[in-house]
This record gives sequence, structure tokens and C-alpha cells, in this order.
Amino acid sequence: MAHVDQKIEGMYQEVLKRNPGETEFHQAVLEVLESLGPVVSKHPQFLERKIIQRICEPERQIIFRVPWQDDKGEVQINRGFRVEFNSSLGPYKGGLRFHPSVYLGIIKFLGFEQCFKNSLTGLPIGGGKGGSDFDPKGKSDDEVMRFCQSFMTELYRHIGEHTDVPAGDIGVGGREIGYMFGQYKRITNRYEPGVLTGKGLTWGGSLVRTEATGYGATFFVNEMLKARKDSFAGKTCLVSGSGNVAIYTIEKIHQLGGKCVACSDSNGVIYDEKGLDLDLIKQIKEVERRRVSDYAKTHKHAKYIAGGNIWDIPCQVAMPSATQNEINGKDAVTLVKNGCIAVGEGANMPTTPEGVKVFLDAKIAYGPGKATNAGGVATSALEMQQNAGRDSWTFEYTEKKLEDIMVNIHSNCFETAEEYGAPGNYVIGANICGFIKIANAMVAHGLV
Ligand code: NDP
Ligand code: 2IT
Repeated sequence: MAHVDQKIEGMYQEVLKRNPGETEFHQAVLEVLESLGPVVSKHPQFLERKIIQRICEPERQIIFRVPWQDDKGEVQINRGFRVEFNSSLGPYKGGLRFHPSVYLGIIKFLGFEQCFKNSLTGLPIGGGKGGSDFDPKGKSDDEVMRFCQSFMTELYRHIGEHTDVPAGDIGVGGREIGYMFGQYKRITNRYEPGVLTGKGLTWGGSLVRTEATGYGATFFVNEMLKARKDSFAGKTCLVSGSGNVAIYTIEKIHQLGGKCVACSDSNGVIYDEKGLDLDLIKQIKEVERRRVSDYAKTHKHAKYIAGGNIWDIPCQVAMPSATQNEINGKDAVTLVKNGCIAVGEGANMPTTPEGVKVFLDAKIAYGPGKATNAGGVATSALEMQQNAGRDSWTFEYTEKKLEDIMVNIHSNCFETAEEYGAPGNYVIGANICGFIKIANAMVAHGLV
């Protein structure tokens, strides 16, 4: 543990001991604790009040059975989770992930990251995360609806506008939020839009929430480029994944003058050297719910690389937007060698610790997920503001607010990194800046 300050190392050992087998959670905790040595030296009260130990222990963890019937009438059983991590800055806030790989360690890593991310937004939201090992792939709309209804039949008692406000993540988009909102309304007999975000536009949703994570991530990378007197104009870009975050990252890159040549899904990579046709990708993914391989059926010049590795394609800007640990040390070396000058994480923890080290050593502009992808949850908080005021804002107004928030997160991370003697290191900037606000609130609230 060469990088963790001596005063903190024991706390990390304790996390390993108390949370056996939760490797993604360990990884997320270590990455934050590595940044905190100088913070506890400057603020000894954080050590005295055991703030780090308390932050590493979720306030509440809920695990529940989710029984449902498939279209054949067969009974299926999944496991549901909601980890309410930290409420010192506001109600627990964070998405729900439906993916077969989900287990407690994934939800806890996401919930832990969410606390610092939400703190960075500057908005009054605490951190939480939830989900299920349910696999929406290949399920009918009716099956997804029955699953969502069963999931909400347990979850509803734990959430609320002032308590815990879930949203989407992998496998959870507008359709799933709709089914869950309907069930919440039915069980509680309350039309309470503030209980979920990512809602449809006619029933309490906010303009720009669909686009927010991808747009926000691209705004953040744009700021990193600006800080180096550079821009997106003419840059060749890669965006992994082809879901919500990937699609709107590609859209904003194109608006800012970059050219995105490849995206992917868990089966393969689509490479179009002319620049991706985003209307076609939206049609395939958002409307037809099919695979990216179909792109090459319409555009014969494009290449589909089954089982391919997107990071082998030369680029100047890479924006991983699929899932955790999708860029390893070797991929990072390839990216840097091929001339990549900026990496912005749309996904949560998409780069392994070895990969992060390669980017930091190469001194390229590297934006960690908790800063770069904070635009999604920030716009969820804007949706909560509109719901509380029974208001709805225009697209332009909301997008401007999102952009201002991302510019602000960038400058806070940038300045904090300088203040702590690590100029250009957004990992240190984001971790310290996100942590201090939570820690101060926890000290103020006493031992709770
Ligand atoms: P979607 O479900 O819309 O899309 C996920 C995409 O990533 C799909 O293309 C999927 O491919 C791919 N993917 C998912 N899991 C894996 C895996 N294990 N291996 C390979 N590919 C995978 O999710 P989102 O776009 O919403 O989320 C993408 C990332 O962004 C996640 O890390 C999420 O936590 C993060 N994020 C999302 C926010 C949001 O507002 N939605 C906000 C902030 C971060 P396939 O279809 O083959 O599974
Ligand atoms: O990881 C994330 O920040 C999200 N999935 C969005 C959470 C939210 O509450 O909008």
C-alpha cells in the first residue's frame, strides 16, 4: 500500500476485513483514500471524529427478494439492493442498475463514488445506489414491467422526496423509471414526482436529463482541453458503449467539432472512419433495442469487429462510457502510444488502477468518472428542483445550467489539485474537493 498515508492505511485494511470479496468496492475506496493523506494532516479533526471510517460504512443497506413471473408463467427470483450511503449533504441520490453482474460489491462501489460525485455538483444531494441482478436483455416489455413492479413493491417503503431518490443507470432508462413510478403511485396513492428522476417529460421529467451525462462529460473534457489551450475541433474520438451515456457523448462531441469514429457494446465494436451516423445509432439502440452490429448492415463502408477492443483504434480523445474496469493498463498504454491526449470517464470507474497510473504518468488530461460524469446526477437534482417548484424549464435554460455546473466542477478540481501540490491531477482534485464538503457536514452534524 505504498500510496496510502500511514495514518489512513489501517482504515483501508479494516475496509478489506469488513467487506470480504467486494473487490470493486475495495478498488473505489482505495482510490479515494490514496488522495486523503494531506487532507487529514491539515484537518486533524477528521481523524479524531473518525470521518473516513464512517464514510466507508454505508448508513443503511437493504437487500430484498424480487419474485416475478415471466411470459411463460414461470416464477423467477432476483435480488434487489439499495445502499443508502451518506445523507450529510441531502437525501440519498443515485441510480439503479439492472445487470446480471450486480451484487453487493458493485452497488457499494457505485454508492461510495456517488457520495463524492454528488458533493462535487454543489447541489444538496447525498449518495446512494441500488439495482438488481435482473438481466433486461431479451425480456419482453411485459416482463420488464412485472419485474419493475415487484422491485418497487419492496423499494417504495425506503424512498421518498426527502429520503432517497433513485434514477437510472445501466439497464434502467425511461421505460423502467415509468413502470416503477406507476407502481409507486399505485401503492402509495400519491402523485409524488420528486421520488424518482429521469421521468418522462409529460409526467414530471426534466428536459436535458436524457442527454445530461453524455453532454456533461463532453463539457468537462472540453474544459480540460481549454485548460491546455486546445479544443475538440478536428479531434478523432472513441466512445465505448452505445447506451444512454455513449449516445449523448457522441452527440455533443460532434456539436463541438470532434469526430467520433467508434462505439461498442459487450459483443463488439463498430468503426466508421467517416464519423459515426448518430441518427442510425439512436434508431438501432433507442427505438429498436438492437445491437450495434446492425450499423454495418446499413453503412457498408463501416467495419464491425466482433469481440474487438475499441481502445486499439488510434484516437486523440477517449471517453469510456460502458462499464467499470473496461480500460486496463495495457489498453491505457496503447491509447497513449497512439496519441491520445485526453480521457474523460462517462462510465463509473471504467479505468483500472494500472490504467489510471499510465494516464497520470503520461500527464495526459485525465478526468475521473466522479467529476466527469457528474452532469447526469446534477441534472437529476435540477429535475428535483423543478418538481419541488411545480415548474418546467426550457431546454436551453437547463442545458446552460448543466454547462455552468460542469465548468464549475472542472475549476474546483483543477484548483484543488494545484492547492494540494498536484497540478493537472484531477483524481486528487476531485477526491479531495468531494471529500472535504462531506467531512465538514459530518463534523457539523455530530456523531450520527
Ligand atoms: P446503458 O444501459 O444505457 O448502456 C450501457 C452500455 O454499456 C451498453 O452499450 C452496454 O452494452 C455496455 N455495457 C454494460 N455493461 C457492460 C459490460 N459488463 N461489458 C461490456 N459492455 C457493457 O447504461 P448507461 O449508458 O446509462 O451507463 C453507462 C455507464 O455510465 C455506466 O458505468 C453507468 O454507471 C455510468 N453513468 C450513467 C449515468 C446515467 O445518467 N445514465 C450517470 C453517470 C454515470 P450491452 O448492451 O452489450 O450490455
Ligand atoms: O452514476 C450516476 O451518477 C447515475 N447513474 C445517475 C444518478 C442519478 O441520480 O441521476
